[in-house]
Amino acid sequence: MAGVLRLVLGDQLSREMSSLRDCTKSQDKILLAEVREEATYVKHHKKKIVLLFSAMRHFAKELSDDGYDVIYRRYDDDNNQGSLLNEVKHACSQHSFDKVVVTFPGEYRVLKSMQQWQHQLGIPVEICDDDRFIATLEQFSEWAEGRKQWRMEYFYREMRKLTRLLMEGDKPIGGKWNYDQDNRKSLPADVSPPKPYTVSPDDMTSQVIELVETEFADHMGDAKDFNYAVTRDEALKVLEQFIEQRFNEFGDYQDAMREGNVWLFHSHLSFYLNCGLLLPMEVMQAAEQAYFDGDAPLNAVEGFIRQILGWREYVRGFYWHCMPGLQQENYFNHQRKLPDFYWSGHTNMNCMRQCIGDTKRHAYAHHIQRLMVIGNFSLLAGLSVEAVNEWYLLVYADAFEWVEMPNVSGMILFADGGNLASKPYVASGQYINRMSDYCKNCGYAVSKKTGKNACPFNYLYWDFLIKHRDKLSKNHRMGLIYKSLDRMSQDTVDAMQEQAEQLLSAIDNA
Ligand code: FAD
Ligand code: DLZ
Ligand code: SF4
Repeated sequence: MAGVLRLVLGDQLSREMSSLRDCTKSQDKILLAEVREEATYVKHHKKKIVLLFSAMRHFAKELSDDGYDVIYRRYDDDNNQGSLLNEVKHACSQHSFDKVVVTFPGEYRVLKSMQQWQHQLGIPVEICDDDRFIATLEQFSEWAEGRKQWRMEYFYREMRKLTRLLMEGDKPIGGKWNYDQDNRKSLPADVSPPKPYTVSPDDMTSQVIELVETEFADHMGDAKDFNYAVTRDEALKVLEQFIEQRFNEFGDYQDAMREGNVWLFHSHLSFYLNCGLLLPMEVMQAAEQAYFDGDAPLNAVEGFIRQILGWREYVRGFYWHCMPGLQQENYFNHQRKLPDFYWSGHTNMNCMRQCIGDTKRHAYAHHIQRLMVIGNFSLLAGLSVEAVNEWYLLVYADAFEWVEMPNVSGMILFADGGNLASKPYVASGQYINRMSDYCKNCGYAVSKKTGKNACPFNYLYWDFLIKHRDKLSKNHRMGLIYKSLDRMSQDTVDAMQEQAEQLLSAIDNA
């Protein structure tokens, strides 16, 4: 018996990984590799690379300290092989293995490559299910295939029944499946969210920060002030602090935005859920326990569990069910290049300046910033589906294609024509004004639809609805909006369209 080579990817940093199950310490080897191919196929934000490389190094050290035989390839090793396949080939040339075992990856691109490895390596390659997720891919497909519409809400109810989370017999606790109506409050000026949990970089993280500043100098952001968790113990503290300090208000202010505060009452757990330091089930169980202990109200607990058991599971099933076709979808045939301010953050629209600024600083923005500000603008301005997907994949430290693409192509761009969302998530400046304090510090007037300092979200919104009337007016959820449009004077409509055209031409000609 020659043993097994167990490859662990940068977003699979969990002891519970299916690829590590039945590992024989005396025979098998575990491989983790920092490689150019994964670090540069898009120009990931510097903080994202620090997070993953440092978490990989810490995880590898924990495994070695526990007696596992670990091969760890650093990015700056002289004989770094540059890709996962070449690292596996190299390991196979140095040692004899019966087979390679790896857990199902989070991207179609990587899966397609892995499916060729057996042929390229000449030994069996076993790709195990990623059972950190609650629903299997088959469960999602079975659920989806029987229906015309794939609404997350119905999938979520199935997941509640399956896991028995927040259930009383066969009924949802509290009598309702969903408390979203209670979760749309704006944030009063006198409410101060607590500071987020931060970790001072240890020597290992400091070395990675230096490496990233040198090797990825032209990637977005700054690595120097990195202060995220990089071990499971630290990530558990982030969870503990969320439950103690923020969970109570999470539901109420889930959709709120405030200038200068990106963290608010959100959990900041997506970094750790997605790279494996935390498991979704343990996080949801901790949330449910907080409800039973009286530490958080039902609207917060149900809302939080719905994000993970509903949305997170749903988008993963959706991605694999719809790939590779999802990648090509472009319902409105939008092709516009990204404006420069997506990279610089320099724009007079304060909401965009704040949300892109937060993203650049932290490799993080919360859901409503991603959806109703940057996402909203991306759709209203007709930006290229491919370019917007690439942007979202590289700027956020929690971004992997399985979760990024459904949110971008499905949720914000409606590129799939409505398989994921029942109508486009578009809104005028009024929504942003209601949910944030951004408009107070903006040179544009949110109350104005036309004229010199009219809010661009206003005229772009109506221009978008006019342009795509043939595709959208039959949608029964859009009927009232088109009725409002029809009540506007032709002069207003003309003026809005002209202003929209000027702004869009300025992007094209920049
Ligand atoms: P919280 O608000 O505290 O929510 C708790 C958890 O719920 C999150 O950690 C996350 O795991 C899960 N969750 C919430 N909403 C979603 C969702 N729509 N899809 C999947 N999981 C969800 N999330 C990512 O993890 N990676 C991405 O690349 C990503 N890209 C996005 C792109 C767009 C355009 C949009 C609109 C949303 C995207 N999201 C993505 C979803 C969501 O914005 C983030 O999960 C969330 O902001 C992470 O911050 P948090 O941990 O503080 O979340
Ligand atoms: C995102 C990322 C980066 C930046 N670097 C690595 C790496 O060097 N080695 C690795 O194993 N994984 C990395 N990853 C995560 C992979 O891109 C991820 O596993 C695939 O996209 C599949 O989800
Ligand atoms: Fe954004 Fe318009 Fe408000 Fe300015 S006025 S912050 S552009 S919504």
